[in-house]
Amino acid sequence: MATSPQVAIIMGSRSDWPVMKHAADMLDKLAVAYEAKVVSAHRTPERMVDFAKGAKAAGFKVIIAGAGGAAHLPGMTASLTPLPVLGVPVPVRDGLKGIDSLLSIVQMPGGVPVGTLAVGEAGAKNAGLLAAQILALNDADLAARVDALRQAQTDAVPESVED
Ligand code: RP5
Repeated sequence: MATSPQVAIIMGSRSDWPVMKHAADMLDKLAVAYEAKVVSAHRTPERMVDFAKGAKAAGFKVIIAGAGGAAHLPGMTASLTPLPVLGVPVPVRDGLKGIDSLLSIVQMPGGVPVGTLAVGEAGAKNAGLLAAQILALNDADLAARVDALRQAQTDAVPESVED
């Protein structure tokens, strides 16, 4: 039986995928099912509204939203759903190295939270891990996989500065 995805990874453009794929890769590592798609706050606003309003009923538990530049997607999505939204600022080619995206996502008005991660690949990777950690609160098997991944990460750090 296929597991219906509990995590949605949405992004403003296909051009965000090379960054947002790091969230997907982390979820793959932890065997967490996800659905990834392009939902643009500016270019496909009705798709955004439909997705955000229907996300909970569709069975999603956490939304990861990545966008660059005037990155309104995470905040607008958060305004339309009770699900936790994790925002990933994507650095855009002709933009301000992700500072624009970060400030657009992080500075939400009180009452409409977006959990904002770091700019770029690290943020996407951590969004995947954080989504898994949220789901692991109610999933002991996933919690064990998260613990194992964190332990492997710790074990991989040598103490000596050279071989
Ligand atoms: C944002 O504009 C997207 O999230 C993307 O980061 C940025 C540039 O989009 P494209 O012009 O590459 O489609 O809405």
